[in-house]
Amino acid sequence: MTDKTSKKLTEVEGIKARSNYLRGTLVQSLADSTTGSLAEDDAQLSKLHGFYQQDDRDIRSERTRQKLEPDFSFLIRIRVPGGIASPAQWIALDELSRKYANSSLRLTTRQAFQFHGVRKVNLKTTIAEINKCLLDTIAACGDVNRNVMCTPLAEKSEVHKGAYDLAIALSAHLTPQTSAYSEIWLDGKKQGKTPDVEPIYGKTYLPRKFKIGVAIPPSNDVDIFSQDLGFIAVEEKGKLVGFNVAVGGGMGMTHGEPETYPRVADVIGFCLPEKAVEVAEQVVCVQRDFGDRTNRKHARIKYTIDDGGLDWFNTELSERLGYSLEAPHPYKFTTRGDQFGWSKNTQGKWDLTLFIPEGRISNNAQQNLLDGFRDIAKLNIGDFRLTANQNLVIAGIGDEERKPVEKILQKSGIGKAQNISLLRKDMLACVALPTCGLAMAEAERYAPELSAKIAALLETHGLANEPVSLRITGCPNGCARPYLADIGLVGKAPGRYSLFLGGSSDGRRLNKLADENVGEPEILKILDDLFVRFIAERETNENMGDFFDRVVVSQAQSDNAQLQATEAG
Ligand code: SRM
Ligand code: SF4
Repeated sequence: MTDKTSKKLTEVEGIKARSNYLRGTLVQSLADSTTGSLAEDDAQLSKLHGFYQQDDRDIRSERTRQKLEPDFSFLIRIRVPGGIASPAQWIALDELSRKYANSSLRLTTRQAFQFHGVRKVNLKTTIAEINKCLLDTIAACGDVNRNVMCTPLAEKSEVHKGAYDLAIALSAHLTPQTSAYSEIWLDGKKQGKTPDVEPIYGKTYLPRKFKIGVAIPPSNDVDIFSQDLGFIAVEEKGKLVGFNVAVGGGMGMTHGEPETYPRVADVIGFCLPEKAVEVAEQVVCVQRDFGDRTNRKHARIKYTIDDGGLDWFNTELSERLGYSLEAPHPYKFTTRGDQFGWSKNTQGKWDLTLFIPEGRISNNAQQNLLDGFRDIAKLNIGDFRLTANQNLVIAGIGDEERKPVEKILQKSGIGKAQNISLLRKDMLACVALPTCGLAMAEAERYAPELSAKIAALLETHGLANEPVSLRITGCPNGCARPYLADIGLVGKAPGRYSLFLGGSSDGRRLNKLADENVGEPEILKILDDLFVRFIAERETNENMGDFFDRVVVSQAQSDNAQLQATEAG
């Protein structure tokens, strides 16, 4: 292990330690009407309560010119473990989005909801109302376990139900216990005589964010290898017999800093269903105790594992558990995308999976998603399932209820908008501009245009039916998991991206950097050439991701050989 003891802890560690279990001076910050922002320390603490301070970047420089403070507003993230929300919850969120946010609901890449554009003065009411509908925001962001991901179709089989139940149990077990949340946002009761305790986290919580997913093979919809901790359901004769355990995934990196990198998780063993929560707790505790609290860019569990080695990690985990995990059971992933359209579930009801462009539920010129889904929720017939691919399933619809749903879909334009390219339907894009403070380039707003151009290229080459995953993010943090896509675009500067190629359909292989700092014309040219080569050179049954991997790797090898030859000469 690297020695972190002599180094100074990060500022965020001090803020958490001083915060009295996440209180800080949030109450005073909220009451300060002289600014739309929070005090600096509170802006850090707010994340653990599920909201982020942002400002409208489209008008940032104009406001600076006018000597005005930035146009502050807040993102609120609402946890939905396993992604299932009731019609009543949908209606409540819809109303809040219209009243206090920017009249949009964002379905995130981790199956949560986000509001954007909430003003400081409305934070308390909005968070209280969210809790009234039995959802919450605590631990949606910050240095704790985040929204737990899982295929939301819990009725699909006994195994799906078991996996979903685990997601709920993990989420509940790892939710912070501090009474600060209810004190500040809900009933306002002050901390009692007994001080708060965080039995799992302690008073400085985790060194960094922590993410858990539960996958059910053959679908790897939750991108299990991108999670800090993953549970892979193991089925035998239709029964859930346990979970393979994967640790050490993570996507974030920084351009030009090779010591930061995306990493896929290692499968370290197998546990029985009844042991999964205690395994998760102990993995979290190893990370709590050994994660690097001196450098936030090196604080995720992927670095803890790489620093100590997987053997060290496994020994540490076994010692804490009091037993070793069994050897992993065989498993195979074949897909990651959503299956669109109507399908009948095991309860004899219908599920309808709908493509939601970039996960943004709003009314726009093409379709009235916000109005349409509110009308469907008002029918009170099926519930709402958020997928890991930013899409939505209306689940549990009876035979005779299909017609009214179809009618609303047609009227709102949602139905018509489903007829788009395969590439587009499988695409992921992060939020980026104008709200994300870290964005270096566009993602959500550019995704429709870019995907249309790439889809047109595929069409020209007769490849429109070829499955290709395209993911774009506005910066290297990787919020749309771009390093696992066949084509990953990672923002570097306005209109400029790093191009990564060659993910695998099982989500196990990271793609590789093919070109840096390229704009749209270069991106389209590179892809056009590669599509031509794909047709000419693809091996039997080779898919686009595998082909790209082969081409990029061999290109890198030949570049390397050339370089060595030049140096030797
Ligand atoms: Fe993310 C930070 C949005 C999923 C890696 N992410 C952010 C912030 C909060 C920017 C900030 O810190 O100021 C973004 C807010 C933008 C906005 O205006 O909404 C943001 N992340 C998102 C969402 C909304 C993207 C989306 O389009 O859906 C996703 C919310 C998920 C949720 O519901 O919890 C989102 N973020 C992810 C994922 C994907 C995942 O979790 O499966 C990743 C990669 C996986 C991982 O964590 O390794 C991800 N976000 C990051 C990172 C890089 C962390 C790192 O280890 O380096 C940051 C920056 C940071 O933490 O410092 C970040
Ligand atoms: Fe923002 Fe970067 Fe995440 Fe996109 S990937 S939402 S730009 S932090």
